[in-house]
Amino acid sequence: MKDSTAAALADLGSTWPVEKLQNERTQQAALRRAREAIPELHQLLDEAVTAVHASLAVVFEGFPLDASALVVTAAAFGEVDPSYNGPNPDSLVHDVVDSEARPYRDPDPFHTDSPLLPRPHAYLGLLCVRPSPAGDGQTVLVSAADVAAEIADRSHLRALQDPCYPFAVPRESGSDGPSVTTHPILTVSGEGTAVRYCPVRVPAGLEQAGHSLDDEHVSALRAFERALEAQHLSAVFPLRAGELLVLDNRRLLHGRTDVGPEGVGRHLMRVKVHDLGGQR
Ligand SMILES: O=C(O)CCC(=O)C(=O)O
Ligand SMILES: [Fe+2]
Repeated sequence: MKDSTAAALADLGSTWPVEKLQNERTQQAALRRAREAIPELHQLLDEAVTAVHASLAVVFEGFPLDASALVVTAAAFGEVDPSYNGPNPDSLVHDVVDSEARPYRDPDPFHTDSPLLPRPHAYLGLLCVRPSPAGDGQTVLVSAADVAAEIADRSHLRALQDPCYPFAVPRESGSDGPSVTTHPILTVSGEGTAVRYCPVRVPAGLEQAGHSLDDEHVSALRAFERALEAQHLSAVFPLRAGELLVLDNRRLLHGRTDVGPEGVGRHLMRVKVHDLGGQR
């Protein structure tokens, strides 16, 4: 994006601080004003929305490192939503940073975000504030369609569409809600191939006492996991500072390569977006 567009976007924060952007109505109002006030932005957003629908991911370069700019831009894709976006239940923008609670180093294997939601977020925005100086910690993407194509056995593909795969639900203290929620992993429909998967919650779901998958579904799950391994690092995005990646969270899996000791200080800002009018 041009410097002038980025500067105009960054200026939005004075009129529309993130606290004023907590619901869909104010987000869309701010987006309309931004589109009117910044003509280049209007066209850029239309192109980006089209590109994400066609290609599942888009990168904005030269994006301002500003939370309001991020929320207003993400609102072009739908409703920016704080659920499952970090520990603070109200925060639209989550800072993905190194911490004791989330120590970097190991690769973050392929997953989709918000897998416990009845309808997971449609899009995810990752704005790189500071990459790892060592060039590690790169974002990796693979499409559900490519994973499905890797699975040769049609019966596995059929079984993966059954809504029986257990995802462990973390227990909040004192709550006695269900300990797993079940969903399909790969589904093929008129909307394309969709995926919901978490390499932590699915194994934990399988371990929950009393929950068992039959052999057919276990072997389909193993075929899916092998297909993911075969797709290892299939598209690598070394995000640079000021790059905003918007990706389709239902048709792509994402992950991150490992981060060495020099990677402390790597910083992304993350938003999660529901499609407008979609069922939740
Ligand atoms: O790049 C990272 O650190 C992890 C990104 C990710 O999976 C996420 O924020 O959902
Ligand atoms: Fe993620």
